[in-house]
Amino acid sequence: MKIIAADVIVSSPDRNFVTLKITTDEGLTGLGDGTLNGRELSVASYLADHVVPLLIGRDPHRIEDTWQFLYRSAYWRRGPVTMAAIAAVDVALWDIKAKAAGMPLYQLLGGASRTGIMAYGHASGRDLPELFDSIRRHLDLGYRSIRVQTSVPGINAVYGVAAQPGVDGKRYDYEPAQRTPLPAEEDWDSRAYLRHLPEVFEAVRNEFGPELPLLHDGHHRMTPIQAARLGKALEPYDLFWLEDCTPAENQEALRLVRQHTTTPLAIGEVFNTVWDYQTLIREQLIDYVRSAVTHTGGITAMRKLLDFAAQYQIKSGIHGPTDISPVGMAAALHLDLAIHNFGIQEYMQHGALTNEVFRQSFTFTDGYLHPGEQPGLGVELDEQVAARFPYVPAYLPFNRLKDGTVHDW
Ligand code: EZ4
Ligand code: CO
Repeated sequence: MKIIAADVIVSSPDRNFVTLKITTDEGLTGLGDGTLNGRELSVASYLADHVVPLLIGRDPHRIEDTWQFLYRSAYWRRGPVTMAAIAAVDVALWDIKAKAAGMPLYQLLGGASRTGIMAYGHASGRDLPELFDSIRRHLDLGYRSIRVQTSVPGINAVYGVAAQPGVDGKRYDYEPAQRTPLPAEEDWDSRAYLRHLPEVFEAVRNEFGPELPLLHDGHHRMTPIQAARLGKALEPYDLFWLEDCTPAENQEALRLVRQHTTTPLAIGEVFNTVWDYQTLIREQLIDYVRSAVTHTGGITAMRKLLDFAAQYQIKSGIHGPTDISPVGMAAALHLDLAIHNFGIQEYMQHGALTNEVFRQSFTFTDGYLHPGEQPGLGVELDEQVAARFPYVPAYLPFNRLKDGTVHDW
């Protein structure tokens, strides 16, 4: 079998997505997700200008060889744009291989290790009544694990708080990228946040009881000693995890956090290779790996990363916000079902237009996801519908402190 075409399709139904479609001489096609929030066109160019010409004529079955070739022949290694592009190729090739085998992808990864994939949803509120309402709504949707994000007195706009209900009256989960030509400015105050958050978790525990798994995302805003303090303060509320407590490109910082708290830690949604985790995993400084299949080199690289983590009883918590397209979500679900050290899967749910562009066979039943039994990934792209929604500039916000200093967002 030979690759005869590779097309990069950029579309913006509810948000921007970069999709790679690889076509073979036998008529099989495979899809990969190369979406990188706020930098979509860079990945599209990397693929179209520099990767597609390398793919034409290659044997699509040689996935490992293609991965190594794309990684090493570029000379310039790693980085979010490169690794998102490699991931798109890798996932599209796995889709083709599984279709050629007539099996859902998880079968090629060793078969199912569980019957369903526990997912968590994003609840949020500007105050406690709104937050409780959001948690109840997520429980009604079937979620059995809930991420809790809240506004903070004195801060105008905080990451993770759904602004308002959608036009259809339903609450749409928080989508951080805004369709504006420039990134929006938000504000931040770590001391106000550290004072407020434990009270919110106390109230949520009092309202919803001890059993419900609760998660929280610190979104890279704290120093190590602040993160240590927060982890300690949240211990009575038994979090499933505290995510991205510090900007973890400084892996050593987690030693300090770890010395002070038993709150489980999850890190890695902005990482793109196993090298970003070397110290974190080897020294058991985290409990969950947050990488996205789409940002960390695809199924091939994620499998190796998660096998490395498994040696240290570290589990998966694969990134699944709306900026992972249904193609990227499906790839994550096949991996989740197959690996032994599965932890939990983030699942924000896409909007109606996205679901029109990407026809999906994965299911969400009673809080559990399943990738379905279609050969391959189980996702089809409707290119005609996609063409109705051209790229729209959209950016993640950024933070400034009260004195005007730029802060991590
Ligand atoms: O802010 O995916 O845990 N989930 C997150 C996400 C990220 C966005 C950035 O593109 O932190 O909501
Ligand atoms: Co996060």
